[in-house]
Amino acid sequence: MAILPIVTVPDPLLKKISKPVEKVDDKLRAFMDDMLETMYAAPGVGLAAVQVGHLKRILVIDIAGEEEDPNPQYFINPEIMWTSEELNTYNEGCLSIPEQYADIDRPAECKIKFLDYDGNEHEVHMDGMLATCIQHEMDHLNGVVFIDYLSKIKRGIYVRKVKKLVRDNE
Ligand code: K1U
Ligand code: ZN
Repeated sequence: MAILPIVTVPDPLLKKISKPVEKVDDKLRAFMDDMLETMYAAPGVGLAAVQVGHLKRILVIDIAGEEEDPNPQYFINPEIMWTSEELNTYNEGCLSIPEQYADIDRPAECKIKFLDYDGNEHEVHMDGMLATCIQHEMDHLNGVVFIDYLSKIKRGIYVRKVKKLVRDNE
């Protein structure tokens, strides 16, 4: 297993559309294990493959609390089948926009179709933090990050702060 470097804004890769996975095999599973290790090390509750430089439609999520057992979830080629009209607001962060947060409104519930770690298909209804997190991660697959929902001025401020943070850590 390996911890992979995380791409940060304004890297143009984060604006690109990720491509569907064609085959779920051991090589892909090894990559997903690396994604999970990278997410835990960050630490984060989700990670999209593009955030570690691979334009593949893959997500990993674990929203288990510190007192709970780990609950890693793998999503390959996820599709949103339904979203609720009711919205939920969450103060979101992003490992590609380190140390910055903003309140983002998203559908409170959704139904997601995806392939799991073994390539089996599921359709799952989600709410709460899982619904927020998967929609945030699916945005990454479509080249969208949470600051894209903010005004151009606010977005610019966030990007400048991240650039400085990255420079200072080099
Ligand atoms: O960069 C990412 O996509 C991961 C992101 C996921 C996310 C967080 C909040 C709302 C929606 C999506 C993060 O994990 S940011 C870090 C974070 O939220 C966190 C880190 C440690 C413990 C608990 C939360
Ligand atoms: Zn993110």
